Amino acid sequence: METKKQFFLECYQLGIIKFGKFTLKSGIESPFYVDLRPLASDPKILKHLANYLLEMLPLDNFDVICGVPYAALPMATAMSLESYIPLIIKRKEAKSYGTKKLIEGIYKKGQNCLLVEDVITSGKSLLETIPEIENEGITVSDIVVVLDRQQGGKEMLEEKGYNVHTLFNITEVCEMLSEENLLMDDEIARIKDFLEGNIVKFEKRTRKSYEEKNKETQHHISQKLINIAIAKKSNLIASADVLTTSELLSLAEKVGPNIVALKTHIDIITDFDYEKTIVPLLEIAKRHDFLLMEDRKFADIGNTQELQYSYGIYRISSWADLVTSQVIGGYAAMEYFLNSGIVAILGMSSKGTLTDNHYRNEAEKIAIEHPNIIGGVCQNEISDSLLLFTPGVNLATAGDGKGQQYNTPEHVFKNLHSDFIIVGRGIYKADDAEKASLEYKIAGWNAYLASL
Ligand code: S5P
Repeated sequence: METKKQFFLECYQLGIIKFGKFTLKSGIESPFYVDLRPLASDPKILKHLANYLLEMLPLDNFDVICGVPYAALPMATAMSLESYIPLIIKRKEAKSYGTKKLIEGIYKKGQNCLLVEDVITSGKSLLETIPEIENEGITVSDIVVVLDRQQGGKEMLEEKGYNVHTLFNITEVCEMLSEENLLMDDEIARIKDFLEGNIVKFEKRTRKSYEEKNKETQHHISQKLINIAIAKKSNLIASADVLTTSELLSLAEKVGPNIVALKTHIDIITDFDYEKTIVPLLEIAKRHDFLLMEDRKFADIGNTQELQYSYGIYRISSWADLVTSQVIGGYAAMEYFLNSGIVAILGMSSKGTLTDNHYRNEAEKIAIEHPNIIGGVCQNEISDSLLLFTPGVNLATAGDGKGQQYNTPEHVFKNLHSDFIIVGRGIYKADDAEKASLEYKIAGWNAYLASL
């Protein structure tokens, strides 16, 4: 059974709430914008929503259900189908001909109506709708609302004697999104300010372009990577989490023209052979102009890491332009990756990760100070003196059922100011990896341009 939070996160993936600066109907500038209409386009979600709403209500009290037009109409319909409580339809405006009725459907005077609304703000539109129903001799005792923006509407209607049931409110929404690293602390503070009735200051957070980052970085690998990004109009790193040399080389060949780097987990290649795996891979990388990033996630003392980096069958230092490393061993442990740019693991994308705020901050300090570290892997915004690599990007799905949590390119470039997206299954599991890599390349580049 999914929890209410899981359900909300599924709804969130449909784009029902956006954060930024929005001018509302009233002229007020709001730090968030809610539009629940997309929920009606996902039948499974709409059905679940109807049941969540029905669960909160004393159903025996209602003879009819009515939705406030338009957004709540499909919700009210779904609730009627799930509960067998008959639906009546309220028009926005009375017909100018025929019956001139405002309420359509079958009802009798004296019946009690459950009113359904998608979002409640000040409660003004509900206050206009209720008399139009009551004028037909129907009573309205209860109102059920999907999302309460917490701007006084619920309390005002309760004072007037209506029972108002809400499924989510904006404070809960902020908490759920913050727990999932989908909302930053400064945005939450701004929303809190807004709800307290204060004028909200929208300071412009700007991001650095590739050109700006290129000028500031000292590391030759960062420069190389950024130059490829600019030349190819791509910020895509394909993650080649495949198990054989032939799959690895075939994927590299297909996605090569569209990527800035190919990320490997070289220790999962079952038939690894330096001559047959690495030598041809280097040739493909050179021909298609991309870098090799070994996602080894080193996590030991400096001496051991130095050995793991250069020896054993993989000899990573001889071919990887970039390597990922945990910074759990501290600053000094980062000294020994001399041939590659280090990408530090600052925050992970998996559910329940231990990389909390404190850890991320301490890890980021090391990353900023260390000359060998060119950037970080993180699901949050990091210092713009580093390159930000964001895995957990997928255009089609929100998770993998194994704890991976996905974001869209728009979110990672606009909100996190990412520089590079890392995409694994979205590409190598696609029927046509070449086509998928082109789609991610275009989506990533457009999202980058839009974030400037
Ligand atoms: O926090 C992280 C860090 C990394 S490097 N979350 C991740 O998913 N990764 C890696 O990115 C992971 O090891 C995998 O290789 C890739 C994501 O693959 P996907 O199939 O979920 O897109």
